[in-house]
Amino acid sequence: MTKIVNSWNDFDPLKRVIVGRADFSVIPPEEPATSEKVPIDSEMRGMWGPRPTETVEKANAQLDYLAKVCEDHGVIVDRPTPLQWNQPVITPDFRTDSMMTCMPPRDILLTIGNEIMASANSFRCRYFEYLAYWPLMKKYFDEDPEFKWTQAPRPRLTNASYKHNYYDEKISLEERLERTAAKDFVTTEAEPMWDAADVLRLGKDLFIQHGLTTNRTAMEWFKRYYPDLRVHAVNFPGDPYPIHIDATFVPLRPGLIINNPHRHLPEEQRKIFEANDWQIVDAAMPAHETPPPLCYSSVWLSMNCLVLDHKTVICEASEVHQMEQMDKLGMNVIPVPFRDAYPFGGALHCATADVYREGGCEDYFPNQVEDPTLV
Ligand code: DAV
Repeated sequence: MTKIVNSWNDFDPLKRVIVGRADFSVIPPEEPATSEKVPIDSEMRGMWGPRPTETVEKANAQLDYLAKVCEDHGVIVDRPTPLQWNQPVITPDFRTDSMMTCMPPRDILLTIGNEIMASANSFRCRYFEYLAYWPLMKKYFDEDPEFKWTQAPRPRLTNASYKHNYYDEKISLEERLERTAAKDFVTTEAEPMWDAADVLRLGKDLFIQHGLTTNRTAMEWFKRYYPDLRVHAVNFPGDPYPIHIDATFVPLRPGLIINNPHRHLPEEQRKIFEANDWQIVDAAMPAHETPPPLCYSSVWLSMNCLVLDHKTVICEASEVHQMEQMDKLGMNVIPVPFRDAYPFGGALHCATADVYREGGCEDYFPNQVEDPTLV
């Protein structure tokens, strides 16, 4: 019996992975969820359409090189089948004029044990992104008799799913930070909405970031769907645009997490880590002052690394401070140039989705403290 799908965390030895592709990528038009996400001063505001071909080619070259590096380390690499992302998305509830990309599979696919679930993204432009992964899911389904192929409840994404006038051109950065610290986000609780990259898997415990892309209703849904796992809501004041946990709170091996120093995990939420002897270390500063042009993400993609096993990590090749810190923390670093791929959906962790890591569902947090955030 072939076992193809198995992964419970981000650090056990990686044996099989999906690496995204940048073909046909589009900057999507504004919509209720994304207009909240594009920083006011970003050159991307009001801009949409296919990304320039030469940037797609450069991104693909870096994605292909990442795939090769993984293969050189004994990892089987699968690739998605890109769609023509410039097509509109039309459902009975909404219409938006284009899709986006399949560069970051981490946003769409959540692997928990022998199950891969396609997420319930809050962006309308991402409604059909999962289709790029369906040929792979069918292949795993045919070859691995234990593989569970799942789709989370599809959100309707009507106007009721978003707060209106949430975004106000005049709002200052301080006001935005106050809002996010108060967990006041653009998404409502009308239905479960979540991006897979907001879910940090640590064996029996799931730490899920409440932010612009994932709501509390999603956490309640997770709790009922995975009754054997423990679901913790986490949030990180200090991030004006909290989307995805993987440039904020990144585990390197059992017992060790790096945390974005501008986005600390609040004191009461740290307790469960302290009670189980986990160390939370401030991540090194990024090597760059700005992200590359037309990039959705912040400079903190510096910490968005891909861990190959408890001692080996792939980092972006120009992130000298992050690489130095990894070295000090006892990790062997494999540098991979990736900045040309950033604008398409993020860094090394974003661009990959786990298929197989060797290891089982460990209980890393046997001491469950009185946890105010336990959903
Ligand atoms: O810091 O912009 C990027 C995360 C992408 N998955 C940030 C978060």
